[in-house]
Amino acid sequence: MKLTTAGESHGKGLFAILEGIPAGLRLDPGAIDAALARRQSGYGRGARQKLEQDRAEILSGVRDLVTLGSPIALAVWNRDYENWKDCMAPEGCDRSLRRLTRVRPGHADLAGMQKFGTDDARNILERASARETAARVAAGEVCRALLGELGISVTGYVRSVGRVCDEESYSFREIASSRRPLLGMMKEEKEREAAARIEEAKREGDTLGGVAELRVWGLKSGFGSCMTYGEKLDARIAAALLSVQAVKGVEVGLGFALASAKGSEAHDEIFAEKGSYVRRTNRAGGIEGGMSNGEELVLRAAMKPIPTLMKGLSTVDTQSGKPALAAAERSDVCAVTACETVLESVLCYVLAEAVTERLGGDTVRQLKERYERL
Ligand code: EPS
Repeated sequence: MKLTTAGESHGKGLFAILEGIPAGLRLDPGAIDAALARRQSGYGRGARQKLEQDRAEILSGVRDLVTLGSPIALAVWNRDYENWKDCMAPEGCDRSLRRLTRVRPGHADLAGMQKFGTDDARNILERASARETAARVAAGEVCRALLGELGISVTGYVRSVGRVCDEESYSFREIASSRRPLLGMMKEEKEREAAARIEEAKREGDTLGGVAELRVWGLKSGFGSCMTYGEKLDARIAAALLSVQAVKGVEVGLGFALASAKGSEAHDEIFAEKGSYVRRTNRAGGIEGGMSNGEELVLRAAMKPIPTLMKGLSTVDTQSGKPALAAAERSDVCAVTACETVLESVLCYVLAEAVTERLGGDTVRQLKERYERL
């Protein structure tokens, strides 16, 4: 499988081309749009989300809502483009407008300007913006539909916002059915506390990050491989999750906590029960030796606070060379809820890729038969 995205945050739109989805998969545009809406949601999102109402337009690879086996092209159009075409139109525009030179620490601005040889961070930030993830969600939801045919489900929740953390463990079913609407956390009181912290950060012109936990149910054993490092499922998942804007850390299973546990507290002992192997714990998070072991996948990703702070961090204006406060027009105070949705979609893509790579199949029916035979 292959996924390419294109598009700038204030350009005409965000686009995805997804190759390798077998023929015969029925798509539900409503489900794709619901995920796009969830990507825009969450207490603490900025003004841009009031402007946009993201929807995916399917441009190719699908006929009468069923995939053809050809590349699937998806578009999420930017409403805001109308307000930006004077400085963004590919056909010609005024590049002296909306220049950004008070580069934001933590954003791609400065490193990107130096790398791509430009004196305007606009050329960099338009692509580096997390708005790109709208395209990845649209494509990821196609992958989710494919996984659904095999009985594989992906869910997740927001475990922490800033220092407000929910330490409890939840089952897949609990997460899938009782995630709260405000922030995607599991407990109302935690959401209230987190919302208060977001309000506080907003008043201070600051931003907050957090942690999302993801789960996968129904993935059989043997996906990924111990034979070459590039095929290791945990490595591929970690790379994909880290590719989501602002994600700085990934844990598989107990993750960092395993480093301080004894071996006897760290591994999942194996028992024989009714002719099959069972575990009574899942500290490995469903992956051993780079392969799925048939247990639920348990993953966590840490998102840093968004680097556009309304109060502005100390920086240098690259035009004057003088000290300045970093640029800020509008920003999200907290986008962890959106990030959680994006992470789910990205995970769906990696899993669909691992499944189709191992089992092949020109049609969904073939793929399903092969998966069932495992
Ligand atoms: C985003 C849209 C952007 C930001 C955010 C992600 O809107 P605008 O820049 O027009 O206000 O809200 O982008 C960033 C966090 C970033 O660092 O660039 C979206 O739709 O997700």
